[in-house]
Amino acid sequence: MLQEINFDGIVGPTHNFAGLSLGNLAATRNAGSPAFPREAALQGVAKMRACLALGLTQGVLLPHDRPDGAWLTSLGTDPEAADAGLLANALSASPMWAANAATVSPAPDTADHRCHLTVANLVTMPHRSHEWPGTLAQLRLAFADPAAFAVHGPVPAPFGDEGAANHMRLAPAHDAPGVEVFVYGEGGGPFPARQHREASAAVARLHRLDPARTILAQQSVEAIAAGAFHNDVVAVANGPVLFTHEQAFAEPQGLYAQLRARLPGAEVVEVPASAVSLADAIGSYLFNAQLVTLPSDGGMALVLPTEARDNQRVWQWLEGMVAGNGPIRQLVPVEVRQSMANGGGPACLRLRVVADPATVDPRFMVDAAKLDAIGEMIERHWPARIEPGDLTIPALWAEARAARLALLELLGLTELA
Ligand code: SUG
Repeated sequence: MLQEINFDGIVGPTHNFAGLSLGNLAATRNAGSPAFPREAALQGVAKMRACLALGLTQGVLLPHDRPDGAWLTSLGTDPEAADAGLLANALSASPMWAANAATVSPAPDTADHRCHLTVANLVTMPHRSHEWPGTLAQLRLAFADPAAFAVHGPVPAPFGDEGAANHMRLAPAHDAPGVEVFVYGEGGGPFPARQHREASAAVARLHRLDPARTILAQQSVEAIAAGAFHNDVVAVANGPVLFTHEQAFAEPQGLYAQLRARLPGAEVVEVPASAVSLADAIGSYLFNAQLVTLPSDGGMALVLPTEARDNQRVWQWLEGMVAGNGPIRQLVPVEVRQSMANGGGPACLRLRVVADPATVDPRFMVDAAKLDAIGEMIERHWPARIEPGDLTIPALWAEARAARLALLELLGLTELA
């Protein structure tokens, strides 16, 4: 049976704050701070436990080999010789943000009735531009069943593609045909627009989507300038519901009208700027939430960062919303502060795939017992603390490699080593 599976990126052992993402205000603010990889990874595991407790289906994606020696070789250097800047780019644990791993079009939307996945090229940021080969290797294993899945390589540069973080799907139900919304940015502002229109259009074509049920929508210039480097920082969709900030899109009314025309029953929950400013939205990440349908009663819950609860204006608005008659009925705060400090909330940490779990390689699926084992392994092997100066120490690279290998062995995925 088709259902939504959330694949969370396990936070890798080199998690650190190198300030690599221009336009990502949290990452810039925390550049140079000490990082706590073990705590970060355990926070991610606890978030997955919370989702399992809601009755949701959970999978994982794995950290990549760091430092990325193949990437440094292609640049004519290696970890020992690379300058500190390049080395930080080669060491990033950024694959944890699985929402940027790929764009996913579920089978009911595609012409050949297979679920299509296109790995994101992430070309805008150097530290993310070398993720795709490691991600593609995992996607080809996890979604190897050719009757159920089509896995595509990256859209070529220079067309920047950041994956599901700029893609939303609205549908009456997960297993019914839906409308797919591709959100792109236009350059010219103070920060880069990471998702290019050409890349979005290419992915829609590669996935063989019905043009009548495909929408290309522009991100608002103000949102990018305020720090919404991905659209999923200011909007999230689930089922027939779009939960969005008033200033997320360049032409919001046009988008809502298109949605309603193509999906009767579409419901827009718009948060006005007068109640929650863009700055509050980006500071609290209330939209970087997992908007999920609960199997128990079909109602919707918002799995959101505790930072949203810490902001009084935001929390007040949310409490008013769930007390009302709208589709979102429950707030589930989760603590992912280490990821948040690099600009990655609960929604950044997961890739949604609508599929029959029986068609997915079981090594990528988790239950509570497997999460316990992963948690114990993280306790044993992940570094407790990384200071910026530690990044050049070869012993840290060896520790990170050994930690990742222990995880691959635990999951029976050593072919990824
Ligand atoms: O690409 N942060 C990530 C955060 C990604 C969030 N994902 C979504 N919104 N879906 C980024 O900016 C910071 C790494 C550093 O600076 O060390 C970083 O890459």
